[in-house]
Amino acid sequence: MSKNIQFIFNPSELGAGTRGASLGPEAIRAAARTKGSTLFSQFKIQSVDDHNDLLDAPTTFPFAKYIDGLSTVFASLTDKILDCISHAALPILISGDHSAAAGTLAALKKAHPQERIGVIWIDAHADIHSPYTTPSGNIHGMPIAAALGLDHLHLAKNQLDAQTKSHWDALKSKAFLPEDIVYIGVRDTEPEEDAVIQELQLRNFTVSELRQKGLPVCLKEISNKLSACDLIYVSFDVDSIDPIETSFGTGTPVANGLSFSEANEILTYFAQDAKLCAIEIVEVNPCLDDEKNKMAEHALVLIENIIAQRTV
Ligand SMILES: [Mn+2]
Repeated sequence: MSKNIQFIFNPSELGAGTRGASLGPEAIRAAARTKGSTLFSQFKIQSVDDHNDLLDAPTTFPFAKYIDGLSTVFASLTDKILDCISHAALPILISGDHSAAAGTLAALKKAHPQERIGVIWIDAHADIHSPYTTPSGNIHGMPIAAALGLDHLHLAKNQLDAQTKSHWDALKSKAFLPEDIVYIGVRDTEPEEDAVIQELQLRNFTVSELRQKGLPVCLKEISNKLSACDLIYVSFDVDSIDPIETSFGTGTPVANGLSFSEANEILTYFAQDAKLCAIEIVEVNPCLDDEKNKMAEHALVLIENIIAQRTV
């Protein structure tokens, strides 16, 4: 019997600082074709309308670059997620840059207004800046602040104009509570992010903690921490893995990451969780891959193994 899964391809790369993440979903599909895998013929694929044409001209929003396109992308993304959920299917999102997750979380909350959503964020970065604190203006560093509905005004370094503020406010949701997120593998943060993480007491399982305590113990601890949540969303940034193990085919690679096998163990563990409501894989950038299509090939294996663990 076929499993009730749908793919959602979201090729937006409006939030990235380097170009090419929009090609990530198709690079993974190309990796499947090269390998002779029929994975992408087995499940419905929905494609989100991107607005990457905006990238052909300079942005007028230095502290939230190309934010004017994201509400369009998120509206399309919301439609696809709601369609998927109306068929009781598990959405597997393959997205360009990580800003997509702000839209995914807002859509999941819209679909499940009464449920408490837990978030597992596997990433080299904390992605919790706001336009007020960002040093780069790239929105892929801001999805968690958007989905928590936070500005971090007490840490503000940037003065926002009225238009930026209005676009940012429109992206904000209160999709989940700060106590319901767990980071895995975060190792490259800025001082404002450290301050927010400390204030909100966000839990990060570092690579060394995972190795010291052992993955099974940590995974159980994460499940326990999120036991009050009704649903679990897993957001997987491929830069969580050590680039030596995959390749440098991602926008912001950081050394000393998870091994590929650790990433695989984490993802296949949560793939079996009955509370899993969506899983998202982001930031594969074939334009930056110095080893042909290696990052996409690795992402494909992770997706295959996630699906292999699903029984429904
Ligand atoms: Mn990220």
